[in-house]
Amino acid sequence: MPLVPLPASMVRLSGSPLSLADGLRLEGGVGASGQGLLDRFAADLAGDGLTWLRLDAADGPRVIVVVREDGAESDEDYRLRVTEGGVQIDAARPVGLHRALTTLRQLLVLAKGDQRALDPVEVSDHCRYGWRGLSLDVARCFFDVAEVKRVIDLLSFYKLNVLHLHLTDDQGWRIDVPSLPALSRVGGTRSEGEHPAGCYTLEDYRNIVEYAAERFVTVVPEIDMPGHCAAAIAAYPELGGSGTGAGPANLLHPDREGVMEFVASVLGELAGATPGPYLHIGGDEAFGLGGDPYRRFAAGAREIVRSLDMTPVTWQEGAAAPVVAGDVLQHWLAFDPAIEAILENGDAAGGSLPAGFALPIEMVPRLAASVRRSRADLARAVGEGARVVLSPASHTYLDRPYSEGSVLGGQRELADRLGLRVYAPATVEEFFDWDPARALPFSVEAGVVLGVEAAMWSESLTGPEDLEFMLLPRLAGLAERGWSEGTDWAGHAARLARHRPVWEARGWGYFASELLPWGDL
Ligand code: TNX
Repeated sequence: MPLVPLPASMVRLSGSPLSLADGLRLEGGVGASGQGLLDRFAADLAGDGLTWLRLDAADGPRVIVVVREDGAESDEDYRLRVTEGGVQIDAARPVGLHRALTTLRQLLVLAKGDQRALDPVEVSDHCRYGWRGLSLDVARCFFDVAEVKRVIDLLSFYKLNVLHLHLTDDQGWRIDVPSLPALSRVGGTRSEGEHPAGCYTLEDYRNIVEYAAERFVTVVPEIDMPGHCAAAIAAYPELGGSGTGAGPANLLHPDREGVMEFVASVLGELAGATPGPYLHIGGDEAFGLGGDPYRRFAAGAREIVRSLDMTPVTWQEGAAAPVVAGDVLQHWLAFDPAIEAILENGDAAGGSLPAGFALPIEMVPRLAASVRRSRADLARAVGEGARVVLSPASHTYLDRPYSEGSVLGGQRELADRLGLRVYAPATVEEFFDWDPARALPFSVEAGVVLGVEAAMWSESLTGPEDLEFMLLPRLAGLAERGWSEGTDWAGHAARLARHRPVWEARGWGYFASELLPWGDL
């Protein structure tokens, strides 16, 4: 059974298969809050291209759903039993029911060929990490609401539960803040080269948040500060420059008049539209601000987030500033061996840098020092109670180029255009080859690592087709790393290759890596 992610336990039962010839009858059982989810399940199956199966069969076998309404609200566990007589689902919470229905959905839509029956099986499932996400950079390349919903559908199909929206960067500001109208007027119409511009209204944003919530995906919005702020400064030039003299054009300095008030206004409006508990305040690559102003900025921004009753999240560099227990840091400074060697040697191992390396060679020692410092800071902050989301660039950055060939004509050329050349191209197999439990260079207690998150940076993307080509198949591998324990490439690849008909039915673009055993589909 080609399930991705692989469930914690799957046991074949004896007995005859469940025949689907007469269709199924969906029924909420004891305590079920599930009717809406059953309706969504039916709609999803239709969208997946499963058109022959009736789900309202008056006398077909029944899908009985029991949601016990006990356990923690975030409890994603479920049990799914398929027998000759029907399907029984038990879950503690609606989210568990949604996961169970997603498993059933995969069993139905991935059944071999025209097989109109399901083998008897009992699935008892439990996720490895509670945070399984995708960070989507809508700043460098804007994606409209409809496209973001397609991405949420993809997240839901692979049991991912966090959509982190990188809403602002130097190249654009993508969320309207009604009290600061120039952000959307100037920042929202700004873009680089071929990349589409755009800006969500708060209404658009709420629409995305609601669509995600219906699929048990939490939206984590990011306003990237104090670096990466050129679009904000283009809108409000008085925010730019440093308090002590001219600084780089993309930095917010905490001593500059109006800066922290600006931060409070933006975060306040965003918090009002964000039901999820997290606000991401960026914190990466604030090169040139200076350690002390950086720490004061990050501490102040975290305070603002907490005053809004939310939990601050920053990229790893934010570990330089004081944390309180529960704050979240997103680990990312782990690279492929070529970049690690450059950082290690400082002088770039004889002076050669990878094509596309953003910094001049004389900056390498400074970069290396800042990476070393952020790594030490992360360990210290964890000691002070911070929690960590794992996004090692080497194995979760979806802008790392594909290195192998494709079984589809024309795709290799596309693969050559997309992604950042600064990262060594990797095969989908190499990208899958990591263990979240060993991703940090220091040991942590249980519960410190909240989970894993892929990052889709968009500097090289020009639209939805490019985006989906970079998401699949690797995002499904990340989903499996976050949900399942210890699966291997061969098993993952064999299961995932069977998903192609669903991708085709949904029109999801994908890279048809020659390393996946596609069979003769
Ligand atoms: C580093 S990762 C960045 C982004 C770039 C990305 C490209 C991080 C926190 N900052 O601004 O888009 O590399 O992979």
